[in-house]
Amino acid sequence: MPPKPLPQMDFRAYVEALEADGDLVQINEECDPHLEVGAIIRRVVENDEKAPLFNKLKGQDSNGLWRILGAPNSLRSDPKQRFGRLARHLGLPPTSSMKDILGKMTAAKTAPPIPPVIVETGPCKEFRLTPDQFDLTQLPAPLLHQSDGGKYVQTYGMHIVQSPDGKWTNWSIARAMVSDRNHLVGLVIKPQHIWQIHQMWKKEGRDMPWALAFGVPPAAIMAAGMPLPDGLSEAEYVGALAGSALEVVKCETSGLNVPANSEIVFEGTCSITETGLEGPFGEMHGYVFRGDAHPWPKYTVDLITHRKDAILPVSGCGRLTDETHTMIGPLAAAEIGFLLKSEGFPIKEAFSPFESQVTWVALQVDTEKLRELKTSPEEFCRKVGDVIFRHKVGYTIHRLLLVGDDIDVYNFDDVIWAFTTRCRPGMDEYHFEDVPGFRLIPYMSHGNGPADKGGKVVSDCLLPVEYTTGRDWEAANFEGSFPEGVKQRVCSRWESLGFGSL
Ligand SMILES: Cc1cc2nc3c(=O)[nH]c(=O)nc-3n(C[C@H](O)[C@H](O)[C@H](O)COP(=O)(O)O)c2cc1C
Ligand SMILES: [Mn+2]
Repeated sequence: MPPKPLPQMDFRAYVEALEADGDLVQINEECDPHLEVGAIIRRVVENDEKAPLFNKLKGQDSNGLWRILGAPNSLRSDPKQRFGRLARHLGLPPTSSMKDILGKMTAAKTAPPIPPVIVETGPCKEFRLTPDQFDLTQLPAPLLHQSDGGKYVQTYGMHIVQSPDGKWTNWSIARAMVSDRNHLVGLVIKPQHIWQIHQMWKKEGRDMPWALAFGVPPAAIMAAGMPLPDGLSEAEYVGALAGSALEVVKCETSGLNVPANSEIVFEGTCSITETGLEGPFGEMHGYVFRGDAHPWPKYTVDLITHRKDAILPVSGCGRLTDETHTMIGPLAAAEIGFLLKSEGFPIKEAFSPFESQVTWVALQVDTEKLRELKTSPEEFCRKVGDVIFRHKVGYTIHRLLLVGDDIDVYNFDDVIWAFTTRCRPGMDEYHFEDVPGFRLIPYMSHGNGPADKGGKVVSDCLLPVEYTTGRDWEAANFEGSFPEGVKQRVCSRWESLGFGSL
C-alpha cells in the first residue's frame, strides 16, 4: 500500500484530519446551495463552529459533483486550538500559535525551493467533462449572500497562470462567479500577480491559458493567499514549505500543470478582451452593496476534471471570522514584516488584528535598535510607510501601527491600548494620499475620495522617549506595577483569600 498522504499535501487527507480532530460536521441531509449552504457556513464562522461538510447538495450530479466543505480555514472555538485549521494546513500541531504558523510560512522563503514533479496521472483525472457534458448554472455553485450578483463557485480554489515566456507560474486565490453555462467572471485586480500576468498576455495579443484547481494541497492554498514576491513560482515555495516536491499533472487543453490530487479542475482561458459583470459579493470587510456590479475578465471553461465525490471548499466570507481574515491579513503581515527586516528596519513582529477587519498591521519595533538609528519619529514613520504602502505586500493594509517591545502584536488588547494612549491624533499620524489604495474597503469604494488611491496612515504608537532614551514608565497593571515578591505572595494566597483559581 502507498503511504497515507499527509493532510498538508492532500485536501482529502486534510478533511479526514479535521474529522479525527473532532472539527468536522458531516451533513448528510440534502442542503440547498441557494442560500441555505451560505447561511450555515455564516453561522459556523460567526461562532467558530466545526467545519461543515455538505455531502448531499441539491443539484449534485451522479458522480457526486460536488460536495462542499465550508469554513475550510476558519477558527476553532477551543482557545488552545484557535488556529488548529491553519496549523493542519501546514502540518503543524493544532495547538500552534499564529506566530508559529507565520514563522513557518516565512522560514520557507529562505529555504531552497523544491520544484514540483510531473506525474502521468492523478486523482483529479478520474472524471472528465467536456462543455457539452456540464452546465455551470446547474451544478451546485452556492449563492452565498442574498444580494450577491451570482453564484460564487470560486472562493477557495487556486488560479494557475503562467507568463508567456513560461518562466513564472503563479498560484493565487481570487474570487469568481458563474457567468453562464461555461463561463466565469472574476476579479483580476492591479497589482495582483494574476493581473500582472494577464497584462503580459494582453501585450502578446492572446487569451491567457488558465486553470482553476479546487481542493488543492492545503500548504499550496496557504501560499496562494500570501503576497509572495513577483516572479516567484508558488509551487517551488510550497515544496520548500512542505519539505518535499508537490505532484502535478498536465492539463489536457494547455501546457499548465495542476496538483495531481486536486478535487476539481477547471481548464480554459481568461479573455484579454471580453468582460462580464461581476458582483456584488458579501466581501471580507463585511458588506455587500446592493447592485454594485463591475466589468471584469471572462473565463471560459473548456474542460472539467474531478475526483469521485469531489469536495469544493467554500469560504462564506463577510464579518469575522473566515478565511479572508485568518489568511489575507496575517499572510500579508508576515510579508510586510519580512520586507521591513530585509531592508534593515528594526522590526521584530508583524500581525494584522482581526478586530481591524484586517485593515491594520501592527509592527513591533525593537526600540533598542531604533535608538541606535538616531532617527526622528517623522523620518522613521515616513520611511516605513514609503516602503510598505508603495509595495504590493502593503496593498490591502491601510493603517500601520508602530508599537514598542512591551506590546504583543498578536494580542489586540495590547495593540489597542498602545494606539489609544500613545498615538496622539493628528501629530503622531503620517498620512499617505499618493499611494495605491485597496478599493474593497467601504470607505474607499463608497467613501469620499478616490476608490483606489490614498487613505493610508502610519500611526506612531511609540512615545518620543522610545526613540531617544528608552521607556520611562511602568504599566499600571498587576504584571508591571508590583515587585516579584508581592506578586508571588498574592498568587500563592489567592484561593485561600476566597478567590477562584486563575
Ligand atoms: C479566501 C480568500 C479570498 C481571496 N479573494 C481575493 C480576491 O477576490 N481578489 C484578490 O485580488 N485577492 C483575493 N485574495 C487575496 C489574494 O489571494 C492574495 O492577495 C495573494 O497574495 C494573491 O496572490 P499573488 O500574490 O500571487 O498575486 C483572497 C485570499 C483569500 C485567502
Ligand atoms: Mn504570486
